[in-house]
Amino acid sequence: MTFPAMKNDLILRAARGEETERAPVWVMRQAGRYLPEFLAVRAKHGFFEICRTPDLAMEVTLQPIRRYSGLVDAAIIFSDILVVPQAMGMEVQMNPGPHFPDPLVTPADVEKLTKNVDVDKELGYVYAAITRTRTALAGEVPLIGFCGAPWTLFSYMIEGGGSKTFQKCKSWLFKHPIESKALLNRIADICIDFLVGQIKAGAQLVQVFDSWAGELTPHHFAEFSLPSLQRIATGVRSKLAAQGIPAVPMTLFAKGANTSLAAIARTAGYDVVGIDWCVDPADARAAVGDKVALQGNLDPNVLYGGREAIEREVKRMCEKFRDGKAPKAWIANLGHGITPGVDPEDLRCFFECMQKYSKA
Ligand code: 1CP
Repeated sequence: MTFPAMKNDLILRAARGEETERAPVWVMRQAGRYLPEFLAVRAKHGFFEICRTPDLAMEVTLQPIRRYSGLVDAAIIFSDILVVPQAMGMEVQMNPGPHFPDPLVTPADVEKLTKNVDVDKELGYVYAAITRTRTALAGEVPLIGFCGAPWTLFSYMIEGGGSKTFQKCKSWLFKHPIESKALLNRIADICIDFLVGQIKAGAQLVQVFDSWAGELTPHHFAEFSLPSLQRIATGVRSKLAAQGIPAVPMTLFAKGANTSLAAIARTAGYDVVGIDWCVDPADARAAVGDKVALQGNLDPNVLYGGREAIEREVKRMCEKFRDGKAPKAWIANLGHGITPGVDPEDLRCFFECMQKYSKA
C-alpha cells in the first residue's frame, strides 16, 4: 500500500528516541465526547455503528485534526478497546458505558469464547477505517492504531463493564491463577494479530492501553499484566519481520503503574512509555533510563482550571520533561483521556501553550 508523503513526522521521530525541535502533542480520547461535531454524529448513529462504518470512523478521527489543524501532531483511529472481546465472541453494549450482558463468571465460561478467532475477518472494519483515514490525512499527521492490554480487557470481560473495586476479576487472579494467565495470553494473541493488521492497513504507531494497570499491586502487575504486554511487543515485531513489513514504534500506557516504570522500560519491549500525572516527569525519566521515549502527563482536570492554570501547568510540564541532562525524547499528552465536559477552546489553549513552551 502506498500513502501520501508525510508533512509532519515529529511524533515518529520522538517515538524512536530522537530529541525533536518541539515536543509533538496529541491527546488521548481526542476524537470524542467533548467535541460538539462528534456529538452531532453520535446523535444519529450508535457507538459501535460508528466504529464499524469506515466513513464514520474516519470522519470522527479527522474532526480534531481539522479543528486543531497545525496544533496537533497525530490522529488516533476512532474505535474502542472493547472490539477485541467482541471479536472473541462476547456481546458488548454501550449504554452509555460499556456493558457485557453475559460476562465470564467462572473459568468454565471461557469455553463460550470463539475458538480460533479470525481476527482479520472480525476486525477488518478497523483496518478499512485506518486505510481510508490515512489516505484522507494526506500526510498532515501520522495515524495511531491501538488496542487494550490483556489485563484491562480481562477486567471488562469478567466484571461485565467498568468497575470501582475489581473484585470479580481480582478474585480470578487469586483463585484461578493458571486459568487467568491462559486467558490473558489468549487475549494477547488476538491483540498481536489485531495490531499487525492495523499496521499493515496503515497505522504508523500503535499504543496499548492498560488503563487498569494501577489497580494491581506491583507484584501482581509483574505476574499477570507484564508478561502479556511483553508477549504483544515481541509477537507484533516477530510477525511483522516474518512478513517483511517494517516495524512501527509501539507505546505502552500502563496507567497508575508508576512504581513499575523501571520494570516496564527494562522488560516490556515498547519504544514509548506513557505516564499519568501522579508521577513527576523527572522521576519517570530516572526510572525508565534513556532507552525509551516518554509520553504524558498533564492532569486532564487542568483543562477545567481556566486558561491561566492551563498555561502555568503546561509551562511547568515542559520544564520538567526538558530539564537537565536526561534524554529528552518526549511526546506531550494528558496523563489520561480527555473528559466529556471540557470546552474545546480550552483544549486549543493547551495546544497553543505547547507550541509556546515546548521548543527544545
Ligand atoms: O457513547 C459514546 O459516544 C461512548 C463514548 C466513548 C468514546 C468516544 C467510548 C465508550 N469509547 C470512545 C472512543 C475511544 N475509546 C477511543 C477513540 C479514539 C480517541 O479519540 O482516543 C479510544 C482510544 C478508546 C479507548 C478506551 N475505551 C479505553 C482506554 C483508554 C482510557 O481512557 O483508559 C477504555 C478503558 C475504554 C472503555 C470505554 N469505552 C467507552 C467508555 C466510556 C469506556 C470507559 C468506561 C469505564 O470507565 O470503564
